[in-house]
Amino acid sequence: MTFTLGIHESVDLIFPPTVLREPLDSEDGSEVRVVGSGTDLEACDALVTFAYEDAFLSAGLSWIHSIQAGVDRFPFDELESRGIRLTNSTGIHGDAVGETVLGYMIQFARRLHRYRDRGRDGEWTHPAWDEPFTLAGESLCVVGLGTLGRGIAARADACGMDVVGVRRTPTPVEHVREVYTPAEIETAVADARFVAVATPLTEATRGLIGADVLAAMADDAYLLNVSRGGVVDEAALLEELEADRLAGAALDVFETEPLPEDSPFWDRDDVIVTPHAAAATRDYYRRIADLVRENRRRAIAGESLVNRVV
Ligand code: NDP
Ligand code: 7N6
Repeated sequence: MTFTLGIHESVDLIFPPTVLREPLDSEDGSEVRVVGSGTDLEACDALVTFAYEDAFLSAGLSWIHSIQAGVDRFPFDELESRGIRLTNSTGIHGDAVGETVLGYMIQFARRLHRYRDRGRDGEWTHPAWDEPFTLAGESLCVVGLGTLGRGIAARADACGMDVVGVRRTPTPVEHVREVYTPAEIETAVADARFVAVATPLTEATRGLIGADVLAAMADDAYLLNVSRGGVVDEAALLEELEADRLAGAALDVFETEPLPEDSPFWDRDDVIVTPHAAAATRDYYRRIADLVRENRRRAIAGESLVNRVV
């Protein structure tokens, strides 16, 4: 029996769907085809996708693979009731997101973002003498210590930073001096110069970084969000920034994406906005292909899938 794997056209937001063909080519008779949301979905046994659409529920699919780690857009209960398995792409983003977050910290510490802004106007000006600092000796709290959090922690540790973190299971994590529970988050962030947010968006984490946690952070601290917009209370963050009760923020993810043109985050000198690009790398599709190839083999062999969410 032929196993038909659909590559949904929505993956085009991250890489051209056709680049998956060659790494997913197989001699076992399985077929790979690029599909849209029309009837050709029904010819597929499984689907690799960026978007979620209700049409996926009634297409007779046995398995959907999300090319993102975050699967907050998928309806878990409905998938489960229809017997459709869902797998995600956690495990592949530690290097790219780790480097992006390190980049945010270096920009803020070394003021590179300000030189770039001023350079556009041909301004040769220096920051106040006491503005620049080095990461060495500074502190970082990483909220969420999975693939992303560990990638961030390893790089911060290599730069001589003191790293603490928060996760549900407060067991030790390499490169992290102390691990706190979610209930202790205000203590965890209190002494940190940087707080990096790297949890999934779930019922437990929606609004996790709200007014209380932001108020517990030092006035000279920076918030770095690479998780999902809904994990941070954006209105509360803006209030803290406007009142100078935070030094700045680097934001890759937002409640509404693309970030609306009239968002106040665009115009602030103390905010770095990146367009949900913290994980972007030209090798992204190769990592996805590795995950999908292994799970296709397992699906055909009737074995359990890796990275299974539903
Ligand atoms: P992982 O599953 O590897 O790690 C998630 C971490 O979050 C774990 O350490 C987990 O704790 C922790 N966590 C879960 N719930 C809570 C909570 N209530 N309080 C504190 N910590 C919590 O996921 P990834 O690291 O791969 O990805 C995390 C999220 O980041 C994704 O779901 C996605 O939304 C986002 N993401 C964004 C990207 C971007 O481009 N900006 C790229 C990739 C991911 P424990 O260890 O105890 O289980
Ligand atoms: C694609 C972004 C995720 O959840 O949002 C990210 O994995 C991926 C480059």
